[in-house]
Amino acid sequence: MAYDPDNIFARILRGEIPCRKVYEDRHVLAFHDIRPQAPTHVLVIPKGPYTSFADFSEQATPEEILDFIRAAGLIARQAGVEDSGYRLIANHGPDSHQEVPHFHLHILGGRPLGPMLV
Ligand code: IU
Repeated sequence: MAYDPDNIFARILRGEIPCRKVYEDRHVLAFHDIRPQAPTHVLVIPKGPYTSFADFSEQATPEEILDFIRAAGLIARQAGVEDSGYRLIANHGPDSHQEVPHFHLHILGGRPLGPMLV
């Protein structure tokens, strides 16, 4: 899918819109979700222009993918949810209700999340 350079996360990456940053490296930015669904709700995004998980998995370099996965684990550890547990979610496309067309991973934790319903 063609990448929309004016999507909200692209604007956050360009510094046009503020975010509550929790982590940044050469390939990755992570920040608190503005509508948290759990005490810990962090979004992890690659800096590259990937609309979806499919695009990221197909087009990102091995270094980008490695930095992304490592960052997600580190952020969960630093958020203090590693021992109690957390959930990783990536929505892809309309059926998943992906709202923002820039690939992102949700890290959710800080309370019992219950069984995954769908
Ligand atoms: P989704 O997987 O695309 O459905 O998730 C998008 C998330 O981005 C959702 O949880 C929103 O609350 C969140 N979000 C945000 O953190 N900041 C924003 O400016 C916007 C959405 I728009």
